[in-house]
Amino acid sequence: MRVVATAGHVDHGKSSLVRALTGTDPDRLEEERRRGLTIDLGFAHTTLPVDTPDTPATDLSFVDVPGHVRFLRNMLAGVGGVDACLFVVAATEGWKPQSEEHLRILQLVGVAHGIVALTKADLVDDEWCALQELDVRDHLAGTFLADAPIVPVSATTGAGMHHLRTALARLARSTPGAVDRGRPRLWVDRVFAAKGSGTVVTGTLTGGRLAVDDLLTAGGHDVRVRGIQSHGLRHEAIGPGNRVALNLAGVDHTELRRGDAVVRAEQWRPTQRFDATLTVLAALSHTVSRRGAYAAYIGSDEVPVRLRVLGRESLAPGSTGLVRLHLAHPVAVLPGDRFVLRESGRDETVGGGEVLDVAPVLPASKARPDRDPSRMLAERGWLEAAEFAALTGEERSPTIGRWVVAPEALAATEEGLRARLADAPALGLEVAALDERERAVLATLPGITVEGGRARPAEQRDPLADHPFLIALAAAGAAPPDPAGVDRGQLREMVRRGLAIERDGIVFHPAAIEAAVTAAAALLRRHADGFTMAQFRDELGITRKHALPLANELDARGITRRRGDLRIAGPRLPD
Ligand SMILES: Nc1nc2c(ncn2[C@@H]2O[C@H](COP(=O)(O)OP(=O)(O)OP(=O)(O)O)[C@@H](O)[C@H]2O)c(=O)[nH]1
Ligand SMILES: [Mg+2]
Repeated sequence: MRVVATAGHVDHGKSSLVRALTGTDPDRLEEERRRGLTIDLGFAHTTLPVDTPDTPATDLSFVDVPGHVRFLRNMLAGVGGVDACLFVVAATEGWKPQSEEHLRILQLVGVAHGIVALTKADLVDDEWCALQELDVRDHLAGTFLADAPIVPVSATTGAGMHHLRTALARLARSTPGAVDRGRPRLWVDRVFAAKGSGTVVTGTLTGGRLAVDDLLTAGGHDVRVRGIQSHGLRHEAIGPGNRVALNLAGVDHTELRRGDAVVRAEQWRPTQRFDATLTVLAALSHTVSRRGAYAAYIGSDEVPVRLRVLGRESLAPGSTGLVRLHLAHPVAVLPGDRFVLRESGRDETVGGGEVLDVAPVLPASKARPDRDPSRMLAERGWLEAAEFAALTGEERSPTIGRWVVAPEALAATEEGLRARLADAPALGLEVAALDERERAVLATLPGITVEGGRARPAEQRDPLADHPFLIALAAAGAAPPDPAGVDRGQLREMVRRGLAIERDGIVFHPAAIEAAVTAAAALLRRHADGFTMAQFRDELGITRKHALPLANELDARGITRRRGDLRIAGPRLPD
């Protein structure tokens, strides 16, 4: 399937051609039929005949646009996301202002394929027709249609229609299909309530597939895809490059409008500010600066914008520069998306460009955006991989943890960590004091030992191994030395590792506790009703100063229990 938009001056025969090609009148509004004028977008499709047995039949969808300048915004809404164009010039009138403007717009939105129909050929003689063809060719010079076939046709007599069909079939075959990037976006061009099924939106699907039951967001509302149709046929799922009607649950049709994007919420970061290139039309009679009221046309959306030229004051006609746009409402865009800029006051197309950065971080005075994701990352340093994808449209596997990290930012974090490690006390740097990113980097640093929640260079000896206080503690039995003078951090770490036990401000060696347990068990064998503190003290041969905390430790461990002045057997007394 290829989606083709018509284009061309008012009354040049676009809709007549679409009807002749498809059998469907794209002018569906009563007013359009009455006035013989297209006002809003029309849609039709056909399967082109096979011209040789080995070429596949080609499905074509048409988006028929109005040619009248007053409905230009509808034309702009129709050309976003199409694959190619059917450019129409009437042989009777030749090249006209909207021929020119439509061609510029197609060029600006990045349409790169198309053919030209020289319509109403039945109303002119061959010589005039040939002259018009030459004139049209001149106007197409330097554009994507420069080498496109120009086919004289008459929708009225059918003359030339066979050639036009053949040219369209070739166009369809030479036009690359929409790319599936796993990032579907449907710019809504129509919203209505269908009897019995509720809200329906239509649009040209690009970027990825959609399936029934997909959970999406549409104009900021959470929705579920209840049904999918394309040209009247139901689908369980449908790929990009198709005209699609979605039946949506979860939203009323009055809550949606043309210009809303239907997308997966997690894949996009709708923005009210983006940096972009702007190419100013050469035919414009004035420079473009921040003065003026502008509207940007993106996808099927029209959004009022304020504009700031980056790096200079204004852009001259025919030049390309950088701009920052401030949007009146959020729009789901990605770098690479095209837009058309019109000046609302003068009602003229100013130019258009390509989105470069959907969430600029540098102030306008410093920003020099480009499309390179690495530049974008460098300005931010750290980005979660999902965020990176939503901002750039490109997947990158995380550099570290769940982040994609700019090389300079990573180096800076590593350097900072090494400095902190170097400054840390002998026990090491407390890992809990680091933030999540630093912890992730720490885990990748070579030659670092993490022990007991502290990180230190692996070559640095464990300061607790052969620590003099631990040696003294081991030698002291149940009457340990005072820990005054021992580093508090090291002492805490000894206790944390179980190398020492602290009770009531006294620090014991684990062997001292073992000795106390043995003493208590022995006493209880002799005094089944319990023993006194004095007996305990004497049994261990120590003073009350150490006996009391040891007894408390045994109570805490359930070895003994206190009853009045006595200690009796606890639930954990060994046999
Ligand atoms: N004789 C003749 N008349 C044509 C031909 N194509 C279109 N017309 C007539 O030209 C008039 C305009 O045709 P449309 O198809 O509505 O033109 P359009 O380009 O769609 O116009 P807008 O959508 O309003 O821009 C109609 O009266 C058509 O009948 C043709 O090939 N030969
Ligand atoms: Mg029309």
